[in-house]
Parts: sequence; C-alpha cells; structure tokens
Amino acid sequence: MNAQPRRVENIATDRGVIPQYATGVVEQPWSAYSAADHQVWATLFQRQRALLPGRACSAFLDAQHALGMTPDAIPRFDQLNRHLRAATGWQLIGVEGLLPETVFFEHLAQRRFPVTWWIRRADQLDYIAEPDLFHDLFGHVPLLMNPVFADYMQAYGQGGLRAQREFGAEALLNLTRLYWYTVEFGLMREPDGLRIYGAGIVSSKGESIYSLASPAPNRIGFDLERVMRTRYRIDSYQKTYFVIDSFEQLFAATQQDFAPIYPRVAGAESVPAGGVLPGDRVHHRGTREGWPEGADA
Ligand code: HBI
Ligand code: FE
Repeated sequence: MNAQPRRVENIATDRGVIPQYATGVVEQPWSAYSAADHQVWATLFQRQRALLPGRACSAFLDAQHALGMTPDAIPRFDQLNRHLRAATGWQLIGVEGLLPETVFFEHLAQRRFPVTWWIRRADQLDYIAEPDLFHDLFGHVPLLMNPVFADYMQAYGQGGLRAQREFGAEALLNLTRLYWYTVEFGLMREPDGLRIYGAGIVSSKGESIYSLASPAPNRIGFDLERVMRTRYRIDSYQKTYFVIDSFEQLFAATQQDFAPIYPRVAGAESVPAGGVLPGDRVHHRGTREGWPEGADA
C-alpha cells in the first residue's frame, strides 16, 4: 500500500471545531489504492455476498444494495455519504485504525462512523487482527442505513461519553461488552430463523458459517445486564451469541437510565464467555466441542 492519506486538520461539529489530533480523521486516498487493493475488496466482497443470503438479516442485504456497493472497486466514502446522509444523517470518516474509546464515542455521538482507510493484503484474506476497510465498510456501514440501528449506534456513543464522565473504567468495560455482543457479533430472530447482523460475523467467511450452523456455541436471548456481565475473547469465534428480537429491542435497551445498572452489574459476578445461567433464554445450549479446555475469557 503506497497510499499516504492527507490528514484532515479540523472538523466542525455542532459543539465547535475539533482539531485533527483529537479526532484521528484522514481523507480516503481513493486514487492511490492499487489494483491489488481493489482486487482484495472484490474477492472478499464476492465471497461474502455468496455466503450471506439466508444468513445475514434482510436489513443488511437490502442496505448494502441501497448503498450501491459492488465488487468492482473499493467504494468511495463521499459517494456512500450521500446515501447515508439522506437515509439517517450518518457520515463516514477515514481513520488510521482503532481509536481511543473517548474519540470513538465522540464520533458515534455525532453520527460519524470511523472507517479504516487501508485494506488488508491478499495474504491476510481470512484473518486480520485489527479492523481494516473491509471489516468497517462491508461489515459496519450498511446497517447505518437502518433508522433504528442508526439511532442505537448514536445512543451507544452518547452512553459511552456519559459513562466516561460519570461512571469510570468498569462501566466502560461493561459497555464494550455490549458493543462486542451486539454491533460486532449479534444475531437476531427473523421469521425463517436466526440471522446475522454483527459486523464481525458478516465480514468473516468462517464465522458467517459457524455462528449459525455450529453446535458448539450457545445462542442466548439478549438481556442487557447479562450481556454487560459476559466476558469475551478477541482471538477466537464466539462461545456465546446473543439473539435480539429486533433493532427496536436493542435501541429500547439504551433508553433506560444506566445509573442503577452499572453498580448492579459491577456487584454481580462476571460470566465466562461460554457460561449459561439459570435465567437465560436459551435458543441453543452449546456442545462446547472444539473449545480449548479451561481457556476461558
Ligand atoms: N475504533 N476505529 C475504531 N473502530 C471501532 O470499532 C472501535 C474503536 N475504538 C474502540 C472500540 N471500537 C470498542 O472498544 C468499542 O466497544 C468502544
Ligand atoms: Fe468492528
């Protein structure tokens, strides 16, 4: 990758101008993407689009089409922004990669979704440690076209800023679990069965198959405090997938006052990634096959 993105100096928001160093925003260097970059996009796009019908939730597939995403080339952020702005007021901004939580929450609270400007190399097709352009653009961006999910993402950012200000590090850890088990690895019920909406799953060939078809993991009905108590690993497929009934259910969960929730969750035992509790709504109790013994998150 020889692209060197131009740094954005400042971005104007309704809270005034934020200098670039605080936001990490860069411009997408679209003309500098190589043929190999576009080929990686095409390969991953076509592979996932062949897998996802019947696996991804209908809102995801419809939105990707509405955004005009194709395998022909890496999409241009400014073109996607026209669709997003019209549909839900969201905007994409280019970034170098993972952002500090505070910066990330601030962007979400302002309906700005950070998308990594570079794409993985051809020898990293099946796994890359940190989110690249394919994970963010193919995985996260389509559902920002869905008004209710778009509201959930902004509410998550606002909640994160409040947790930072008023509740401290433990509350943040609980919130990152909520993001992990919904935005990244969430499943939802549809009339024809369970479907995927989590970006970490839809952007992964292996987990798109495993999350719905493997007998190993648990599939448990979404419960806000149960999710906020549940630990996770970042280096393997999930041991538990949480299932929502609808995006409305997810958004409603963020509309309550979190002040009593954080101390209640902090006071309760955290739950191992593969655990099942007596009060769980169990869609599928995992067989745990293939799990490393004792290696618990
Ligand atoms: N930064 N660019 C970027 N993208 C993310 O998805 C992201 C992040 N920083 C923190 C983060 N996600 C998670 O810790 C969330 O739970 C906050
Ligand atoms: Fe992600």
